[in-house]
Amino acid sequence: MKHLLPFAFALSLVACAQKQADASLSIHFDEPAAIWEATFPLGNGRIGLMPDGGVSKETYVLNESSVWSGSVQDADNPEALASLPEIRKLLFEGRNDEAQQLMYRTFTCGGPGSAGPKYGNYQILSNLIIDFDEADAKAEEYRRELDLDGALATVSFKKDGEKVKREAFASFADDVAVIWLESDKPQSFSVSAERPTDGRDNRHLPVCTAENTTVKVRGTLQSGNERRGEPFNGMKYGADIRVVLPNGGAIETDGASLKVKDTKKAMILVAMKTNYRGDDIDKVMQEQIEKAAAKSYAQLKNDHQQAFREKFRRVSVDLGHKPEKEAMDMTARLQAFAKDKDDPSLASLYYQFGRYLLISSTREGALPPNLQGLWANGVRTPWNCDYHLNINLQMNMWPAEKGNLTELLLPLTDWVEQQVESGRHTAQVFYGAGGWVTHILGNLWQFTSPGEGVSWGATNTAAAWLCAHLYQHYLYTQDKDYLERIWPTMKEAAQFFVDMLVEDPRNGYLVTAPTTSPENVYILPNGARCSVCAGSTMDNQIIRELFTNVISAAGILETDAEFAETLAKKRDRLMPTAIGPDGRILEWPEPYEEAEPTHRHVSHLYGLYPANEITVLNTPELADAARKTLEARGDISTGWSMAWKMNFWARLHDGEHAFKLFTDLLRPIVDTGMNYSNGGGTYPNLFCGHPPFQIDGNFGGSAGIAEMLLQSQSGCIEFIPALPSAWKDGSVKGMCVEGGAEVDFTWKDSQLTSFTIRATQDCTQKVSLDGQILEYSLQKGQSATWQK
Ligand code: FUC
Repeated sequence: MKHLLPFAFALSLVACAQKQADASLSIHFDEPAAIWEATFPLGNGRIGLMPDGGVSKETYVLNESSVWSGSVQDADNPEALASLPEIRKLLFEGRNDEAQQLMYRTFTCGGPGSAGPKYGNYQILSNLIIDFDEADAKAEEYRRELDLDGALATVSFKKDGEKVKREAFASFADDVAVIWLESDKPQSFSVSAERPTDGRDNRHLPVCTAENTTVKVRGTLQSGNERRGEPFNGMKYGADIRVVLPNGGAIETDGASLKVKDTKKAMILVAMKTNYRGDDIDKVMQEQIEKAAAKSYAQLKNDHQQAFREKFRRVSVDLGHKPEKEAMDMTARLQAFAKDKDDPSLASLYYQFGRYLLISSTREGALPPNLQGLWANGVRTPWNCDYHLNINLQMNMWPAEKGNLTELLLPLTDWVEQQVESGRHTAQVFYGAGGWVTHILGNLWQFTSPGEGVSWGATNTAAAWLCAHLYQHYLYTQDKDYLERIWPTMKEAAQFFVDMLVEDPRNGYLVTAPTTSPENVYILPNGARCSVCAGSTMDNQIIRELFTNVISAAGILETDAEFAETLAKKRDRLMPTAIGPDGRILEWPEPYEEAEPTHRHVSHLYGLYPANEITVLNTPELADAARKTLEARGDISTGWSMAWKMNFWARLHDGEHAFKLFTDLLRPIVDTGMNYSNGGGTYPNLFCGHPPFQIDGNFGGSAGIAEMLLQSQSGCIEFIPALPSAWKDGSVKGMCVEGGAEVDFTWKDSQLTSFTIRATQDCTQKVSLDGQILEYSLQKGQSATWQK
C-alpha cells in the first residue's frame, strides 16, 4: 500500500490546482457580447449553446448538429454522360471555354443544387431567453469568461452591490446543456424560447409550450417535398428546457414561458434532439432531463469537466507569457496584438482554442463539424453551413491527429462512408465510371453530384482528399482494424479515377477531364475567362497521393495486389508537378494567365500541405517554386486561406513567415457581415472570419501553430521545424506523431533542449536533429528521452 500514498497526495494537489481557471487558457470580456461573434461557443460535440452574457436579459443560441432542412434526392443528371466525349474533345483541342459552356448546359447537377430546398441547410435550433425584466439594471465589476480547460462560460457582476453569477456548459457526460444562476439577493426571471423567422416562409417556426417546470420547443423543417401551403414535413427538432430550483422559489407557467420567482439559486437543463437518427425525440429528451435533474449542479459540472478534460488535457503548449496581456479583455487584446506582436500565449491560446472547438463540435456517433462547427445563429446560414469539400471540411480535421484527438476522425469516417452509395451512382451517371465520387457540396442527405455552377462545382477530387484523412488516421494510430474498415471506401475512391482518367492526346498524360483547380479562373489566349481544364495540378497531386496510400494499404492488408499494380502503372502516367516559366508551380497544365493572381485557393500547393510530395529536403526545386508561388499569391486573404498559408510556410521551414500569417489571421474584425474583399481575420470571441464566421480558419490556424512546432510526415520527427523568434523559449507535451507515439519537447533560445517519445504502438521513430538521424525502436508503452 505504501506506494499508493504519494499517488493519492499527488491527486489531491491536482484537484487543488484545478480550482483556478488558467489565465492563459481563458478568454474574457468586460462587457456583454454586442454581436454574436463575441459570444462564447460551448458544445459537447453534438449540442451547443452560446451565451451573450446580457445583464438584464441573457440570450443563449441553442444548436444541435443535425438540425438540417432538406431531404435525400437524386440530383444526378441523366443527360450528363452523353456530353462527356464532346467536353473532353473540346478540352483536348484547347477550346476550354466552349467545353465550359457546354458543361453549363449538360454537366451540372439535376435541379437547383445547393440553392434548392431539398439540398437544405444547417440552422439554429432556437434561442433560449432568460429575462430579468429590469431594463435599466446597471452592472458593476462585470466579467464574462470562457475557461477552455473547464469548458465553462461564466458571467459575474454586481447589481445594486449584490453579487450575481451565471455559469453554462454543454455537458460531455450527460448530453444536456446546463445553466446555473446564483445571486446574493433572490431574483425573478422568465424563461422562454424563440426561433428567428427567416423572412420568407415561417412554417419552420416551433410551437413552444410551458408545462410545470419545462418549456417544450417542437418544430419541423422543410424537406423540399412539400406542396404549396402544406406544413413542412422534414426534420423534426425539439428542445426541453427544465428549470430546477434546488433551494426553493416558485415557478409559474404562462402559456409559452416559465416565470421563476424569488430564488437565489436556479439550474436550467436543456435537452436538444432531432429525429435524424430515427429517435423518438420526446422520449430521449425526457430521459436525458430526468437523469440530469437527479444530479446536483456540482455533480453535473464535475462529471462534465472530467469527461471533457480527458481529451483536452492530453496536450499542453507553453510559448511564454505576458501576464499583462493575459489580463486584457479579448477585444482589447486583439487590438493590442495588431500593434505589438509580443504576446506569445495568445498563440498557445489560439492553438488550444482550435482543439477546444474540435472537441466541442464533433464526437463519436455524431456529425463532423460543418462550416461553423455546430454553431449557427440563423435559419438561413452562409453557404448553407454545409460540408464544403474543396478545402473546408478537410481543414476542420487538421488539428485532430497531431493534437491527440484521433478519435474525432471517426465521425468524419462515418460521414464519408455514408456518401459512398450515392457517390457510386454519381460516378456512373456523370462519368460512366465505377467506384465513387463526390464534388464540392456535401450535406446530410448524401448529395454527391456536381454543383449547380460549373466554375466551382465541377471539382471531383473531394472523395480522394477525404480518403487522405482516413488514411492519415491509420498512420497515426496504426490501427489495422480501422484500415480494414476504410479499405473499401479508399479502394472505390481510387477505382473511380482508374476508370475516369483519360489520356490527353497532346502530351500522353492521364488526366481528369473535365476538372478545375478549385474555384480559380484563368484567361485563355482568346481572352475568355475559364475554370475548367483537363488535369489540374491539384488533381494530379491528390490522385498520386490516393493511389500511393491505396497501394500501401493493399500491402499492409495483403490484399488486391493486382489492383495495386494497376494503380502504380496509372500513377506513373500522371503529369508530375511542374514549374512554369515564371519559376512558380504550375496550377493548370499550361501556364495560363491568371484572372485573379491573389486568389484565396492555393490548390496547386496541395502537394506541399497537406500532402507531402513537395519538401524542402527531397524536392528543393519544387519547394523553391512553392515559395515563389506563395510570394506571388500574397498573404492577405480570407480567414481559411491565411490559415492554409501558415501551414505552407511551416512546411517550407519558414517560421517568421508562418508567424506573419498568424498575425494576419488575428487581425481584429469587429462587425458582422460577409464582405471579404479586405481579407479575413478574427472576431472578438476568436472565431475566424472568412468573413463571415467560418470555423475552418480556426482549425487551420491551430494546425498551423502545431505544424510550426512539430512535423513527422516525412517518416522522421522534426521538432521546432519552423519556430519564429517570437516563441524562442517553450515546451509542448502530448502531441502525436505518425507511426504511433506521443512526444514532449522543450526548447530554449530557439534550440531544442529535450524530447521524450512515448510509443502508443510498437514503432520505430526517427528524429532529425542537427543534420543527424536518431533512431528509436520502441515497444508500446516504452519511451525514449533525449536531453541536450
Ligand atoms: C469554398 C471557398 C469559399 C468559402 C466556401 C464556404 O467554396 O472558396 O471561400 O469558404 O467554400
